[in-house]
Order: sequence, then structure tokens, then C-alpha cells
Amino acid sequence: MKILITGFEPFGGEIINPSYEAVKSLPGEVNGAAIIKRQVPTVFRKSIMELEKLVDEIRPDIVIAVGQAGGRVDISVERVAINIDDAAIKDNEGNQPVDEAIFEDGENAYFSNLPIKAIVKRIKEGGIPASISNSAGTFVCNHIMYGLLYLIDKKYPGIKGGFIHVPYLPEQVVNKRNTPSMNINDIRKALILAVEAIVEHSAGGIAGDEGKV
Ligand code: PCA
Repeated sequence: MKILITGFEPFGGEIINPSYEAVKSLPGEVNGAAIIKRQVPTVFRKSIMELEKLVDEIRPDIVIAVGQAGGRVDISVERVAINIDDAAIKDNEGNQPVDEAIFEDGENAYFSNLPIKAIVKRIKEGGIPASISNSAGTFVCNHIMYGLLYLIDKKYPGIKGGFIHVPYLPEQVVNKRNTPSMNINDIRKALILAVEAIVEHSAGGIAGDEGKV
């Protein structure tokens, strides 16, 4: 089994992005599944194009996109991506789409088809705070999650895919009072636990909890 895990470039004035810091620290294999780690640009459109190129090349069974959610307190496993770009800040190439559809021929929303409840349960059992999130926002993270699920819907129906948001690292909040953070080892461990839950689930664990509300 091949699992593609992506993290994002730093954006919005930050010099690191915890998502790619954690992704690049992952082992090459978890429970027999090969882990392929890549960074994607924090840029509308280009992020989806690069992700599609990676999926075409690697042909993974599972894709997990990971991104930074500054201000969130825990690991949040996203349930849904919506067909809208509405950026409050510019992306890394100066784009700032407002109220634009991502794909005109796409559904209004797509649900993650990863076992989101099993992932949250496993991360919490590992002693790390985690929850399901019902919004990935309207910036590049929602954009790539939507692009991934659109790609699965239109071209690769066999692939399972979804998105996980992670908090700031402690060094990013030194000058941001009252802002939560999580250390890199816990974020890394949470991603490994997520992969374990997904591998077990696809090996015939608790079938079909994906996307259930
Ligand atoms: N977080 C942003 C985009 C890139 C990232 O790591 C977001 O939540 O949309």
C-alpha cells in the first residue's frame, strides 16, 4: 500500500509550516505501508495541479493532505471540503480569490473518504488532543482538499483521501499571546497514529464510517 502525504509551504508571513515540518519527519514506512512525503505550494490552482501530478506519478492508494491551522488547539481531521475560494489574505503568489468556485463542474461539497472517526479516536488514545472539524476554511487548505476529492470523484474512484489540520508550533507563537500550539513530536506522532488507523481500516476494520454525519 502506498500513502502520499503532503504538507504546505510556509505562508502568511511565517517562516515555517508545521504541516511540512511534521510530514518530512515521518518514517518511510508505517505498518507495512510506504509513506511518500511531498511539499506542495500554498498557492491556489498550482497546489491542485501539483497534487494531481503527484497522484498521476505515484498512484497512491491513500492521500492525506496536511496543513497549518493557526489558532486551533488540536489536531483537526477535516470532514468536508466546499466548492469555494474566499481568501482573507494573499497566497504565496499574490492571488486572493473572493467567492469563486473551485471547479464549475464539481459538487458543492465533498466528504473526506478517510475513516475520520477512527483517526480521531486513535490519536486521542495516543494521548494527543484531536477532533473532527466541519470546516477546512476557504483558503488553500480547503482548496486542495476539494481538489483532491474532485480528482478522486472524477478520475481515481479507488483512492481514499482527506485532510488533517495541525496547530502552530511553539516557536511560531512566542510573540502571539494566548495562541495555542503543539510540539513537533506530538504532531508527528498524531500523523503516524492517523496512518495506522487508516491502514487498519482499509485492511477490513470498521467498514464504512467514512463521511457519516
Ligand atoms: N494552511 C492554510 C493553507 C496552507 C496551510 O498550511 C489553510 O488552512 O488554508
